[in-house]
Amino acid sequence: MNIILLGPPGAGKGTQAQHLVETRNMVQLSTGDMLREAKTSGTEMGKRVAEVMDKGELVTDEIVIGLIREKLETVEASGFIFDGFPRTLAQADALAQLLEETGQTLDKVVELQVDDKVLVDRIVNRAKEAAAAGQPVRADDNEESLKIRLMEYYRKTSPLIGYYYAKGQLNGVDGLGTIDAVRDDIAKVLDN
Ligand code: B4P
Repeated sequence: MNIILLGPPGAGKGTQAQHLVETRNMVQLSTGDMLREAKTSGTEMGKRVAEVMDKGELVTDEIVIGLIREKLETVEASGFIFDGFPRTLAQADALAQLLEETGQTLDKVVELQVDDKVLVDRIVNRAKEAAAAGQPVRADDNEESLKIRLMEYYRKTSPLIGYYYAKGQLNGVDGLGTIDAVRDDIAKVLDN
């Protein structure tokens, strides 16, 4: 089964993807993680990615689609979780094409629904906890970048809700509950 986890920044896509990896033998493809790895690579591409990402903007479709293409062509899995990808209509079209080329299908799209106030609280909290524990704080986990991340989401990513609804693949899940409650609701969608 191949699924997409869709939702605004801090909705819990990464958190829930981790759980699915542990319990369902699926492979997580997080473009956020791939881009953070690229940032630390010291390459020209990594430097360009860092500049865009730290401000809270979306990295170009070309770079992100290239990263996903490489994974789909090289990683064997019984199921992929697309975590944070696609984030634009161009990325959604590219994913459909890539899946077709590799003989796969998209089975479900899970949209985690969380309101802005909670998103801001979660991300500010994550930054505070990391700082208190002496761990690195994500460069985009601050209120200024978060404002831009939310704007980018509403402008470029939220049209995907209608896109997947029209294809009959969209499943909304209330992302406001506890991590365990959201987990149970996602399981219901996947097992239905
Ligand atoms: P991502 O890494 O995808 O990060 P995110 O959207 O901010 O977070 P996510 O929804 O995964 O939240 P998480 O589980 O961590 O993207 C970062 C950046 O990368 C983007 O801004 C962009 O620049 C770039 N990028 C990535 N993909 C791209 C693409 N396809 N195209 C272009 N650019 C791209 O949860 C957040 C916090 O909430 C955590 O602390 C967690 O513990 C907590 N939490 C989660 N669920 C909770 C719950 N139910 N209750 C309470 N707390 C909860």
